[in-house]
Amino acid sequence: MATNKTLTMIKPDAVKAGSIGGILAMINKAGFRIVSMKMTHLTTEKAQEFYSVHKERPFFGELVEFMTSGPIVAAILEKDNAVADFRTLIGATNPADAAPGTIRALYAKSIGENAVHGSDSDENAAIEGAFHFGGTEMF
Ligand code: FUP
Repeated sequence: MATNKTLTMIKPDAVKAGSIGGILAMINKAGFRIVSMKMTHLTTEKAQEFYSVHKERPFFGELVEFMTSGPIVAAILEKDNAVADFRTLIGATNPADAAPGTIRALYAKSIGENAVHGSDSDENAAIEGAFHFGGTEMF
């Protein structure tokens, strides 16, 4: 059964650009409720763990370097059909392919520095939510 939660990260490029507020406004306007949220700075070990599925990919080193280059905002979002609807809201991984009006079309610079993360399945949403938040941090 589909769950109604997903995990997002506002990535270091968007935090540095001052886009936290603009991105959160789009998330709220699209009907997502923020269940948990924090600003944090990933260590190399934590970034490697979060993206371990990509560890054999040629971009892995750059991805970890980028994700540890500054603070991020992590949040659990709730809405019916959260995973799929949030991926529609953020747009394609490469902002050049992202649909107009999506978060990545508006805020992302490149395929590597692409402003936001969104879980790609209900299973990963649960894993990624637990990666960032403990039991008393979900509301
Ligand atoms: P997405 O699910 O849209 O975040 O995309 P992926 O899981 O395929 O990729 C995770 C992250 O790896 C992207 F957000 C950015 C980085 N990446 C690259 O840097 N180059 C690539 O060719 C693909 C992904």
